[in-house]
Amino acid sequence: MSEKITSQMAIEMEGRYGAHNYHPLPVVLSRGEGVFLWSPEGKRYFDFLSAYSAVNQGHCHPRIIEALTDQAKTLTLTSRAFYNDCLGPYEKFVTEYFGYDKVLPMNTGAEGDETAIKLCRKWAYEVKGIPANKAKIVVCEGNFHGRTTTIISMSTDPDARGGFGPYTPGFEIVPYNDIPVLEKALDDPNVAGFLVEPIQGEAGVYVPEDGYLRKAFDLCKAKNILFIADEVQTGIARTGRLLACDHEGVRPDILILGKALSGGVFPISAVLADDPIMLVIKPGQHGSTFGGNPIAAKVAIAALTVVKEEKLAERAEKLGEIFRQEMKKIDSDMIELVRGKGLLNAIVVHPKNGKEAWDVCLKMSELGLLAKPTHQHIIRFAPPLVITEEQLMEAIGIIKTAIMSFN
Ligand code: IF1
Repeated sequence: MSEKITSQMAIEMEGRYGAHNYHPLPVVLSRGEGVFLWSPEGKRYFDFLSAYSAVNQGHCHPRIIEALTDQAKTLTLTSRAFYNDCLGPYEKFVTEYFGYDKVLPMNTGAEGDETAIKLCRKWAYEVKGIPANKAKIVVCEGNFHGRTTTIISMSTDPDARGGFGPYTPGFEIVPYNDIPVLEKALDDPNVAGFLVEPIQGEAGVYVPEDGYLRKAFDLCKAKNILFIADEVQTGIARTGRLLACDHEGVRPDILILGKALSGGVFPISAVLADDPIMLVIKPGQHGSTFGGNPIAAKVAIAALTVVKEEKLAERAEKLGEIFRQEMKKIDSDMIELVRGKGLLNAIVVHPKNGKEAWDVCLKMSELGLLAKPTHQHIIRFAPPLVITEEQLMEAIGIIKTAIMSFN
């Protein structure tokens, strides 16, 4: 029988043997089910981070776990050197589910963004006719698209970018939610694509003004520029629609998915596009060992089926409204602002008596709810979309108690 790992032991072992590339809250988790997580000592928490929107379907969803375990006992990985009997059916399922000709299966969100960048550049040279190595992709200040060296080359976050040069060229940065500046940037004939998060998650759930995505999309169409939506965090029902772009009826030329594509049980990402774009990549020009593996194929089908059958987008829409209304009722000058869409929300915390967002998160964890600050003064709230209204109200009570404890 292996030794039971206590919270203290887990923290010490991570500190001693693990890279220090994170600063977690002092909370250790050992079991998850639905909206709840438990520590090794049995303390129960509401999960209001959902692993940054990867666990939209709730922890250890039975349908998804069954797909995972059944396939894991049958065939786990073939590589793409050969065909298998899971990938084709998944590719048919996911392209029909989102309405695209083709999918390129990868593993992490960053790989999805890297794939989209390569697709866009190759399309620029072979279809749009931009001179070799001159393609530019416009991105937004405050973006977060992953941690690879090319992706952080377009980051404006000193922590994400600093110290990792030299940087990949070919990116132009414009302010988010600013159509006039974007329009000017898109006038450059060497611009091949506009890569954007429909809502900037890491920037603090920055929701652009209504119509921003539609106007940006129309500008791209008018100038033969690819509109590339990074829906890794905002997709899969999180914001109250299947995709955040659906709020404005925008159909991206390249759609990037990840995280909840697997319900949080496996690294799965996907890039979807129509043939004129997708087919610029020929055999041997892109891929990955695990991309589109049999387990990922079966898990993604189950995860997406759950989203539809349990009407998770509708739930996110309805419960998100309730959440924002309740947050706005909290009588505390620590809450500067409440913003979000669906069940992707955040509050901006005004420091009080030397206490700030981190202290609120510590207090919430003591009271049984987990959330984490982003950019010092913003707390993101993103519970699994399977949360019931009753559970949501109980969780809101915890948030209120924590905030009022600093009054
Ligand atoms: C970390 C942030 C969130 C993403 C979007 C691509 C990716 C992400 C819109 C890359 C990943 C994760 C990464 C994780 C924390 C978390 C995060 F704080 F980093 F920025 F959610 F906001 N596009 N976001 O949000 O996907 O390669 O991670 O699968 O790196 O700390 P990935």
